[in-house]
This record gives sequence, structure tokens and C-alpha cells, in this order.
Amino acid sequence: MADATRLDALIVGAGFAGLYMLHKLRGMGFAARALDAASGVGGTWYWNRYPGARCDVESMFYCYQFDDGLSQEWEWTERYPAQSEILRYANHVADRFDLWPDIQLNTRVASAVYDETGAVWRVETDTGETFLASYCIMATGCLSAANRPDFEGLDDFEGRVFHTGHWPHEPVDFTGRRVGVIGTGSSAVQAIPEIARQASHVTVFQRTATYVIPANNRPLDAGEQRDIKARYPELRAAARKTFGGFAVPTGRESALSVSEEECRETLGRAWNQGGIGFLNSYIDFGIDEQANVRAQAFVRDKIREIVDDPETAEKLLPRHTIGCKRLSLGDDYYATYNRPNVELVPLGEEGIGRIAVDGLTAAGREFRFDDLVLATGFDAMTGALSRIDIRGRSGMALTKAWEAGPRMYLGLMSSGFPNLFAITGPGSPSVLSNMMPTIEHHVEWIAGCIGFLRENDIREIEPHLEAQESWVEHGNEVASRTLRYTCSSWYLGANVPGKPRVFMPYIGGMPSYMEKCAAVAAAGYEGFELTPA
Ligand code: NA7
Repeated sequence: MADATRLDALIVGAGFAGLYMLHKLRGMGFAARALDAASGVGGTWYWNRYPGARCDVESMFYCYQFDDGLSQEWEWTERYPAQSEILRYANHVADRFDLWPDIQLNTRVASAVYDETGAVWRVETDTGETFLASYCIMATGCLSAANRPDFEGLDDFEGRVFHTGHWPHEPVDFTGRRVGVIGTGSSAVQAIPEIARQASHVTVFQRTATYVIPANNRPLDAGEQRDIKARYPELRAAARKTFGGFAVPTGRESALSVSEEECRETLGRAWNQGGIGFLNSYIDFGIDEQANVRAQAFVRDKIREIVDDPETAEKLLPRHTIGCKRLSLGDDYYATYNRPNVELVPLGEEGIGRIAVDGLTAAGREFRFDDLVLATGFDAMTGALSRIDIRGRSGMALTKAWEAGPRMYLGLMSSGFPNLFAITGPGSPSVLSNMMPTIEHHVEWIAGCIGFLRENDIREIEPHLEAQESWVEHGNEVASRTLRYTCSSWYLGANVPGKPRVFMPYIGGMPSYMEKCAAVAAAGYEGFELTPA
């Protein structure tokens, strides 16, 4: 067996979290390396290459803030960045900060086992290599482990099968082909219009109808871009004060404090403007069911307006609380159902039936197609971690410790797993916030913490169980007061059979969360056990 490679810090993942973590730790003089199973950097944007893949956060704010030169030199071309542009940006960052020598691609981490005697993580890869690192940092992403449901007969299907989250690198041509699509979440909302433009026929299998708000994507004007760049400090500071760290205007009134007509007018303006700010038009769409009903009704009316066939429109009407599942953005999703080559099939209670060599059975009918697209999402937030054999003190498996749902203090560390950090882990705002500044916040906190450990000659850091449990409890309590708690979303793990139903991201808002993290650090890492060397 080859010798183990000794590092100060091993980073799992070379997406945006891994790249910045690597840059930060190297700058502090630590020996660090980022491993990634992919053959390129970019994380989720490396894998999600399905037609139409695009971020739902605006380009000018879906980027790093830590380096002003980088902020000023990079030119975005559209209001929302396409996957290919985000991937170019990730590569540019790796070039600009000369990160490549410490990035190891095509290497999947299989296990990470803590050696209590040496206070070291022993990390093994599928390439047969072993790394020993004082700190192990999971930069594994929240939406990176694909959810591939165990459909009966899937392996018998003789056509091509694609998962949106693992799309091939070479372009996929659907010209003249019959395509079946399972799922109607954000990925499907972006992919279906593109596929329908090529394919001879598309059958969409819908388990839950989706609320789709126009993205209103457009080219970015050079003057507008210059203006935003000139005002970055002020705009970014203002964004940091908002709930999700998004630079979108937020209403201050209750939707119920205005007449129904005024509410509709405001929503109409937000609809025309496009973007996730739609639900920020009023302050209580996320917490008051009656207010929420107004926004639901508005979108349902829009669907009826856009979709020509009333029966199809009816099938497309979502019935759940709006914003409970993540809102989807798309410019021509509903209109795509006006095409003669697109059919919508709502799935009954029994869901997808047996998959055959040339199609599937669902809703009591048989469907035939050449290609099958699984737009079935991700084992969100915990999937990437549970697919690695992580073992902490006394050989305790992380999957065992998290049997009843993930348990982390501040979404950063878990009791029993010393010196193991997660970037945007469960229990942090993560997917409810703008991921880029959220990632930067975590990276900077972790780097500060590791620097503190070095300066103070501390061998181990690990959350106290009580601090962790009270944080988890607080997270559940805050979540239970919101409407996000009320439907079967991936935030709750409800999309993966057998996964415990726990609301995983922290929903108390970025400002109070960042304050808490800063206070914990300022108090000498309050709530953590620090073991001297
Ligand atoms: P999502 O949003 O989780 O969507 C997955 C879709 O697949 C959704 O419509 C699911 O229905 C459907 N699904 C999942 N499993 C099944 C089974 N077994 N049978 C039928 N239909 C199924 O994933 P996306 O990739 O679209 O988007 C993920 C995030 O990426 C998104 O929120 C943005 O943040 C970016 P369900 O709604 O669960 O009934």
C-alpha cells in the first residue's frame, strides 16, 4: 500500500465552498488539498448540465465577494447565469488564485475515520489513496447527491436514461425522439421547454404541480453591470441585512393589510419583474396562511391565463402553500403545455408504475418513449455526507449518530466528530439563503476557528452535546412557526423514502445566524469543547 499523504486540512469537494476554503487555508500557510470525484471544479454546476440549467439567483450576486479584483474583472452576460457560464467562472477562480496544484480531481472520498490517539482524520479514496489530516472539511454541497428513485423495472428500459443532476458532458440530441420526463421541480421546469423544442413528443409525469414564477431572464447591459459593480459594497451590505442575503427588495407590510386589488397589483408588478423576490412582496407570505392564499390564487389565475387547454391548466394548478417547496423560476414552463407535442400526466396515489423496455405504466395507462429523463432531484443536505463512511469517536458512524435526522451545532460541526467541519451543513441557513455569501461566511468562520486552534495550541474542537441539542431544538422550533414546515418538501427530507422528517436548513434568517456565529467565536468558541495539545 502506498504511503499516506499528510496534510493539515483535507477538503472534500471542489465546488465554490471547496475552492474558497482551499484558497483561504493556503493563504494562512496550511498544507491543504481539495479532492473531488468530478473531473473538473464547480461542484453542482459541474454535474447539472441538463438543457436550460441556470441559477435562480441573479448573476451579479451569485458570485464571490472576498476579492474586489475578481468582483470587478468578471463580466456576467445575463441576468441569471447559465450553467456553462458559472462553470467558466469556477475555472477562472481556480486559475486566478492558482489553486490547481492543490486540487485533486477524479478522486472520490470513500471514508473518513477519526483516529483519537493521533487526533487525525484518516481519509481513504476510491483511487486507493490514504490521507491523514488534522482537519477534515466537508465542502460536499447541499444539492449534490442525486435522488434516483428505485422505480421497478428501471434497469429493463432499453432507451437512454438521464438524471438531470448527472447529465452527460456531450450534448444530448432529442430531435425526433419521444421523451418521458419524471418530476416537475426546478430542474424539470428549466429542462422541459428546451427538450420540447427538439423532441417529437414529451410526456411529463407530475407528482406535485409546481409554482413557477417568471425568471424574466435577459442580457445584462454593460452600463447596468458597471453601475452595480460601482455600488457593490453598499448593495452587498444591504443584502447581508436581509433574511436570505438576497439583494431583492422586501415589502414591509402584511398582504392582509391592503385590499385584494392592491395586493394583486403589487404581485402583478413582481410577476412582470420576475425572480424569487415575488414572495418578498409582503412580509407574511411565509408565515400567514391567509396571506399566502392570496399569492397562491394569483399564480393559479396566471396559469389559467397562460395555458390554452382548461383541462391541462387545471392539472397544472398547485394546491399546496406557495413557497413551502422552493419556488421555481422559468420563462416558458406553463406555455410549453400549449405545444401539441407535450402531454402532462398527473400521477395518482400509486405514482409511477412498472417501467418496461419501451416506456412505463402510470395513472392506469401505458406510455411509450425512447428516452427517459429523471428530474427527480437530490438527497438534499445530508445525502453527500451519508454516502461517505464517516466515523468519529469510538468508531461511531455519522449515519448512526444522525439516524433520527442531522444534528449539528450551527450547521458547522457535530458532537462526537472532532475537527470535522461542514460548509453549509444542516442547521445553517444554507439553501434558504444566497449560497455564495453563505459559503463565504462559513469558510471565513472555519478558517478563523482553525487559525485560533493553531495559535492556542489546541488539539481538538468539538461541540458540547447540550449546545448542539439546544441549537437543533431552536432550529425545529423556528421552523415549526413557518409555513415551510407544512408540505412534503426536500427541506424536510420528504422526497427520499425512509429519510427522517426533519427540517434541515436553519430558518431564523442570515443576520441573526451570523451574529450568533460571531458571538460564539468572540467568546472563545462558546458551546465547543477545546482540548489542549
Ligand atoms: P426537486 O425540486 O426535488 O424536484 C424533483 C421532482 O421529482 C419533484 O417534482 C418530485 O415530486 C419528483 N419526484 C421525486 N421522486 C419522485 C418519484 N419517486 N416519483 C415521481 N416523482 C418524483 O429537484 P430539482 O432537481 O428539480 O431541484 C432541486 C433544487 O435545485 C431546486 O429546489 C433549486 O434549489 C435548485 P414531489 O414534489 O416530491 O412530489
